[in-house]
Amino acid sequence: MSEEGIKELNYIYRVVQVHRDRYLVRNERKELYCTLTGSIRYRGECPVVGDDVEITENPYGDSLIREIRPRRTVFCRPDRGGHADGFAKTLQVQPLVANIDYVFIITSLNQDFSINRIARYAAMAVSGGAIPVAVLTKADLCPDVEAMEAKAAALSRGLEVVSISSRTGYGMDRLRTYFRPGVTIALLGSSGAGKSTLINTLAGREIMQTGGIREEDSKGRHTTTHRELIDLNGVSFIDTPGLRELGMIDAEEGIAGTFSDIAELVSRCAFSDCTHRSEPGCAVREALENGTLSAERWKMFSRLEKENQWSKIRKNEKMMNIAMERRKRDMALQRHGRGTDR
Ligand SMILES: Nc1nc2c(ncn2[C@@H]2O[C@H](COP(=O)(O)OP(=O)(O)OP(=O)(O)O)[C@@H](O)[C@H]2O)c(=O)[nH]1
Ligand SMILES: [Mg+2]
Ligand SMILES: [Zn+2]
Repeated sequence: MSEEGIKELNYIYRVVQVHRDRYLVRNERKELYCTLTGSIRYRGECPVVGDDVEITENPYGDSLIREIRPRRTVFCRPDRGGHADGFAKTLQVQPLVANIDYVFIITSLNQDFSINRIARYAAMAVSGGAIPVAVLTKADLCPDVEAMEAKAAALSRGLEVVSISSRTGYGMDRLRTYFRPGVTIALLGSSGAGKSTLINTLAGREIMQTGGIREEDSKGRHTTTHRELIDLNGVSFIDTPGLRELGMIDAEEGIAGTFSDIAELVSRCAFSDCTHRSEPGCAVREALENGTLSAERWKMFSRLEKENQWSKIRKNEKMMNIAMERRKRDMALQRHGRGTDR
């Protein structure tokens, strides 16, 4: 086939499902299964759900993903990798979904409700360039929805909070204000929070499988096991499996954005390296003492900052290991080269 001919067959598709080594992609015209070209695999790039990719269509079998388009936004988590790499445990940034406008932080209004968890998701959403919205589900089970909403809203100045019930339809009108055509919304949160139920409610039919929760602690059973992009009237929703926990990585911006009032206080401390323990002119301690900053929020902020710092060190250690391995290899190659020269 001529160069021209090949070019004509290159199209942009969106990744809607990721399987072990195959990708389901979709555009206005159709859906295709794809694999990666050798060069993408060599570069270690992995498309995620929501990615825009360049495809060479193959009418006879799997098509080929040639290129991942630059991501507008992304939601990531730290990936511990599970095995040791040299002397440090591997720690990498793992993108979960891409090109999302909103992250709906799906949290149930039962005993699984956690402000701390909402803060983590909000920080990672902001860090990746998306807008977090705390979506409090199962309002039908909660005796005081307003109080819980207020609690979530008090977490962060800019955080939008909407409580809903997929069972009664409560709050759905408010939620619908986000559903503008062309918008992509990722549903993230713990297992059992009602992510897939929300998708089904919005679709008016069962698209995703849902599952019951444990009675003793209201936790879910990890019913959804893959990420999937679903189009509903021009709005793209990404359903995801519930995460067990969400660590911080590359989250400076998101933490500062979520706790902007605290970041402001920190910048007002007399010493730029203030530890906020005993230094004079500490704006944080002053705010804690006069009650404008709650001990709970300060603890949350400090914890996330510390974790993010830890991730940074682990990530850098890993980079250093890779650099050292490369250097060793280059030196060995050089020695070898010199040996054969003689
Ligand atoms: N009472 C009530 N129950 C709900 C509501 N939304 C979801 N549930 C129930 O919560 C349980 C878990 O719902 P799922 O939609 O499977 O939860 P999920 O977030 O998708 O969970 P994973 O796929 O495991 O991550 C199911 O039994 C749902 O019927 C709601 O608005 N009210
Ligand atoms: Mg689910
Ligand atoms: Zn201070």
